[in-house]
Amino acid sequence: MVTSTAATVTLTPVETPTVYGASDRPPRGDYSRGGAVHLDYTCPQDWASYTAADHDTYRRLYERQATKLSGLACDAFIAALPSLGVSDRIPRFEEVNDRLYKATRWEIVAVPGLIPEVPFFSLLADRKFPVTDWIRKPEEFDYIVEPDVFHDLFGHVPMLFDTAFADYVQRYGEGGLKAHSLGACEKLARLYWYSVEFGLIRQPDGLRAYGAGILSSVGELEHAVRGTEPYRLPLKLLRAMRTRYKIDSYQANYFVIDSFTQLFELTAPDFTPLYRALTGQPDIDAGVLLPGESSL
Ligand code: HBI
Ligand code: FE
Repeated sequence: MVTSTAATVTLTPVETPTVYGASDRPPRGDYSRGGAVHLDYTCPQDWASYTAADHDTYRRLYERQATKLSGLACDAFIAALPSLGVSDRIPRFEEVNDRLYKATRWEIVAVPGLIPEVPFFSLLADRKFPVTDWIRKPEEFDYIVEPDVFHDLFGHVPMLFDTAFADYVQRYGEGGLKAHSLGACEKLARLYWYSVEFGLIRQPDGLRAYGAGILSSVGELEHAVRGTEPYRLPLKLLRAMRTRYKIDSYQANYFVIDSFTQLFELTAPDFTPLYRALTGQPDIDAGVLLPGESSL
């Protein structure tokens, strides 16, 4: 079980970035593509290169996951999922963009895989969501550590149709560029992890998932929303930014919000004083409750 470490992912172009939580294995994607990868790490979605097996993997992943959402995925996700368009093959990103841009002025851009922090934050700040354009192999059907097109497209993109959430992600990107200048990326990466990737929301009819890592995982949906093992705490910035996470197992704790507006408003203040406060406080291992804390 790997806890979050600042791993370096060596990429062909030049930069050897720190991508928190990435495994130490070399990245899967082809970051050269014969020069087709731009300086911001975006590249054309090489849709013609998908094989029948690739499309079939996407179709089977989508079919299996879509049947699991009721009572577990949040309303905003379920309402927006049809906006991805076709589900029997990997969608063309420009077709998704036709609908996404009209909804929240976001667009998705293809990338060869995990990209360095600064390009990542810059794209988010520009309302561009990086979507890995390759898909897992059939033998990786049940689990893959690195995000592939199913994780990014199915897991992340429907949530970008929600205005408040979409504004939060853009503000997160702007905050990330500032965190980079302050050397606070690892702390801020935890906020991303415990919201955009593994966040839970309390709806009137109960807890639901809005994090892409949960929504794109067949097993973690049940574990995160209904499981008795994980702790669930109200999302508080300092607590989340002190909490380590695991990259290749179900989460041992989750953080819960009451609304996407609340999430957006959390990021209103300048985080600099928070980073200063964090320097004096030790990290907290995942799955640990502090004295006085109780799981929701
Ligand atoms: N790159 N393509 C891609 N997708 C991510 O989710 C991603 C990334 N690079 C960095 C990263 N996430 C996290 O370390 C951020 O919290 C910075
Ligand atoms: Fe993700």
